[in-house]
Amino acid sequence: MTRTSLRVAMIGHAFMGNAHSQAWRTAPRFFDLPLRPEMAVLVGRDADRAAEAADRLGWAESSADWRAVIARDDVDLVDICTPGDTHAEIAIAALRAGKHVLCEKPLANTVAEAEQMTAVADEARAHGVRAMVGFTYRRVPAIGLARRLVEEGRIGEVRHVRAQYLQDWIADPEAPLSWRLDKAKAGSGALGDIGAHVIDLTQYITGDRIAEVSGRLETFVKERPYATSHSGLSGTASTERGPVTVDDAASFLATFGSGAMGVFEATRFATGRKNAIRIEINGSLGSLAFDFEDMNVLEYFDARDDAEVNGFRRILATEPGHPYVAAWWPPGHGLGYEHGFTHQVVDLVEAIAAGADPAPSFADGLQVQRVLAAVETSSHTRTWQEIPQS
Ligand code: 4PW
Repeated sequence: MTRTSLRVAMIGHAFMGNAHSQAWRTAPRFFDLPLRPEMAVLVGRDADRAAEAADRLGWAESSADWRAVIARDDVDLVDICTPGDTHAEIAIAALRAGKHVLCEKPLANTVAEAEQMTAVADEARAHGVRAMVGFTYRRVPAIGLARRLVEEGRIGEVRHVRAQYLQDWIADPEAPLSWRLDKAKAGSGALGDIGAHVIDLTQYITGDRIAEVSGRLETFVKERPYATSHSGLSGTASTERGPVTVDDAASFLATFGSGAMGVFEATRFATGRKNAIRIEINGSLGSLAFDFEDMNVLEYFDARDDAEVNGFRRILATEPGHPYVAAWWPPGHGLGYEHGFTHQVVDLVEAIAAGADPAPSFADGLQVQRVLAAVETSSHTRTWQEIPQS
């Protein structure tokens, strides 16, 4: 069967650019997609580095001019893998040029930007143009299974949501200042970079929304060496030092719309924890527990089981009936970090082909942005903050 192609331009080729590139390469090879993604153009600020990255990552062409690329008739979709300070400008320009958009999380650096992006995405939808925000951990099979079990009523009424995102890559005070520690570039620190994921994940799994928060932010190390180079989550340090302008850690209490109580924590100072996304949900009939450091497993407790034999059961989420798994390996042959990005591409391409809205939408990204802003305001004012529900 001949499929119509979907020509993709990606902007940015660092950590997320690498992850998204493997997803565009892999998705059509493992999944039967209704459109054929073509890795058309890779854009980076420096022409030589963009050309080298395009060659290494499998893009047909490269460019140092994102505006010119967005204006091209032979580009259908723009994938934004840049720091948050450029999301709004690029996404709005791309949507107005009639391109579908996939934008890395958090959607923007401020609520105002996210509102504008969502308004433009709403206008674009009327012309068949789709926009999605990249909360990729939704696409981990064990997370999809958790949502399914909640939807099926297996844990009953949700009462407690406990969520942590724990990393330790800046616990060393000499770790250099990457863009992720610069408020102008990243919007916030642990709160937006990783806390945003657990906000999205808990809302996704429970099908509920956070209604109010009471939060606290902390910056433990206020000055660090500037980075002479940075890649992924590590870099080399200069002898000059500069200020850290974001939070190192965030914690907050939340009340969900249903009345469920939430406790959230996001930190880059949890020594020994590398990418521990831990979620536990307690309901009236049972509980679920997940830890990304053991990402193929979902723990499930059914309170109706005979007391003598009950306990948390370890479900290996690698059965063909589990979300996305059928396209991959036999049971027990687990998946990894990169597969979430592949599944994100699959869902996006399928939605575009079906003329449907992909999820999470820009409106979903805006709602997370409102929670982030409310946590920040709460920390500064030491008050509970309600989240506008529109
Ligand atoms: O998932 C996380 C991201 O959203 C990654 O582990 C690192 O932290 C990179 O950006 C954030």
